[in-house]
Amino acid sequence: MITGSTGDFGRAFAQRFAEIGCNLILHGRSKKKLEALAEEIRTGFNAEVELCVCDVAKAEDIPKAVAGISDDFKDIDLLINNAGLALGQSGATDAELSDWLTMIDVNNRGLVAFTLEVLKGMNARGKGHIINIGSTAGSYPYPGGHVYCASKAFVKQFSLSLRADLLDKNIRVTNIEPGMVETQFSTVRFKGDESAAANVYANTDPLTAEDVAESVFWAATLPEHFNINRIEMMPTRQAPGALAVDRD
Ligand code: 8X3
Repeated sequence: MITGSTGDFGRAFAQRFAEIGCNLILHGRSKKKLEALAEEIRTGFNAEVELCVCDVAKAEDIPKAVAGISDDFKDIDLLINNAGLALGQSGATDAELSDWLTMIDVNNRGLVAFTLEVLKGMNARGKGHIINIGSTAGSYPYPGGHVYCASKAFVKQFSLSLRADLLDKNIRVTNIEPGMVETQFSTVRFKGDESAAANVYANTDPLTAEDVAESVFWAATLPEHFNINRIEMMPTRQAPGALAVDRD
């Protein structure tokens, strides 16, 4: 099951797992976009697809959406908590409260709701794997990152904490933490400003959604006794920066 599957990461994950014949539950908010992706997967690969339509920002709707998954698909082996977003990159004093709350709703409240609902079935079957899509922003804050960075720090710590609780349940948990990846991420962050988005990736060599998909696929296809806790990745031409100092 892949949440937020109609974005660039979601499509790359769906394709990577469909390549080996995994049946997929594709979650998203837009039925139309989901149907288009499902058609792409069904025709391009030997994989069955079911849709799960709900707004990840409405955590209270998620239990019902997961309960509505058909009997043929409801035994979920792998949940990829991929739905997430950044909104705005102005300094904290100029930020919009609605942006901050939406990031928490999607990146944290939606993620924990999907996790808990799917975890119940995994626990009953005695196996499963939850892969969260975190970010280097969860470890390395940057100006204008405020709630986005904090929301991804939450995802990292939630992932590690889950490990503690699932130690004896044969359920794996992995946090995948990419740095700069060229996707629609920045277009969303800058609310459709394509030139601001393009500047983020200009004159460098960012990772691609397929690069991230390969890491997710690797962690998911290791033997059952082997849990990858975290994978932090960046393009070769990106690195953590120095601490900032304000001087007169
Ligand atoms: C995306 C990476 O550095 O733009 O999560 O926050 S960054």
